[in-house]
Amino acid sequence: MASQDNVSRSEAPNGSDSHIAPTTKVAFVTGITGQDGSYLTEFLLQKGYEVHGLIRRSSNYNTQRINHIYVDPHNANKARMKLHYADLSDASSLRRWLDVIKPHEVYNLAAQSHVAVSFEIPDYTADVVATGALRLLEAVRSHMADTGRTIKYYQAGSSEMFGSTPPPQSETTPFHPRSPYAASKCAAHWYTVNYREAYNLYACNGILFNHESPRRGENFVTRKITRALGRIKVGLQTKLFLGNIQASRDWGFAGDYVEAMWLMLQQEKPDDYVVATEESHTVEEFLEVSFGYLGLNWKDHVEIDKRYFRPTEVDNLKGDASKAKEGLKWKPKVGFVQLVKMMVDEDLETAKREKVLVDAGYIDAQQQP
Ligand code: NDP
Ligand code: GDR
Repeated sequence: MASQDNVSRSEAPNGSDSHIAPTTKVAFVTGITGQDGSYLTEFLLQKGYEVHGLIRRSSNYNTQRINHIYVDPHNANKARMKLHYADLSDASSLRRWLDVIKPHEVYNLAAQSHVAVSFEIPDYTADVVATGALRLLEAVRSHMADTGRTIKYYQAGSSEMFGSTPPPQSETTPFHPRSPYAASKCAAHWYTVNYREAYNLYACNGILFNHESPRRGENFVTRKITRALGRIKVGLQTKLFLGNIQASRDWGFAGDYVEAMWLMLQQEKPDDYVVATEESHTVEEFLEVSFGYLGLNWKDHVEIDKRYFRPTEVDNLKGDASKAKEGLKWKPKVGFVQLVKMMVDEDLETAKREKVLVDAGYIDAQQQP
């Protein structure tokens, strides 16, 4: 386990670490404990990077998605991923870690990333998603000005910025955000463009359409479905409550999308790119494919609950990723059906393990370990 005891602010992770080869590239990743942070870190480690991730303090361990790649920092020769406490709401922590780590690339993935929750906590969402990005950009700018160093910056933009503008959506499609989250991502997008233009910063916006995986947070619709489906299949639950199942999304695989983030920072010039599969499916289609895969009929299990409807909805997202395909030579490898099956397979295994614990009396069926 990536023990928080081992996340020490007193250690100097870069300059003082003699094991880092002078040519090793150093990446600084916010949101490393999230879905994308975990895939990006695996990807960068494979490329030979040293990866420094910012984690925020929580009362429970929040490193489940990166435990499998964590090496105790006392094992200095092998530990190429290092974790540091910071928060996008704390500007001083961002600047301090930039000065210590001296990264070549910064990936800003941290966010309060749930659209529906952003209606409940709009002020906090704006503080982290919009102002948080500005704090990090300013920390990068001032670090570069003070040290003469160069840093490349990636901003995690979102197809939610297009909101109610009809598909297909490309880099030139106007934004019409439909939630506090989406409006905050628009602000972060324009802060990034402004820092590029004002300070000549190598800064890119990746406008990524929905991307999923077995590591997706359990309250996003795809994972909510596959998690419930596994439990229904093994008899741990019978019903699944959902909101608007007519919404349509361009769903790709997170593992494919982190490569596009990295590619954006390897170009001659910084730019903004849409990353998408160019295919769109409704939530209902996701239900059809996933339940059908396990020989079940979703209509026997799904109930619509108004609680999950949003004050304003984004009806239809479908990206036009031509620029990324041509400019970055990027294309998605995992298609819709393969993605659904991958998630169902993993969550069926998880449910089977839960069932063993339930049958042995260690947990009750309502409780998820
Ligand atoms: P997740 O919700 O899985 O991860 C979010 C990460 O941000 C977590 O590591 C979380 O930490 C961290 N975080 C949240 N608040 C703060 C804060 N105040 N300070 C520091 N860290 C914080 O998101 P994804 O991995 O799915 O997405 C990554 C980024 O890409 C996000 O910015 C998201 O908005 C954006 N995006 C995602 C898309 C998708 O389909 N997945 C599509 C387009 C954009 P903790 O683990 O402690 O909660
Ligand atoms: P989204 O993802 O809002 O597109 O944001 P989410 O999976 O939450 O919703 C997708 C669509 O499904 C509908 N829906 C439900 N959604 C949830 N979460 N729970 C339900 O029960 C439910 N029922 C129906 C939603 O209304 C919506 O239309 C994700 C996040 O990762 C963002 O951070 C990212 O920027 C965008 O994708 C691109």
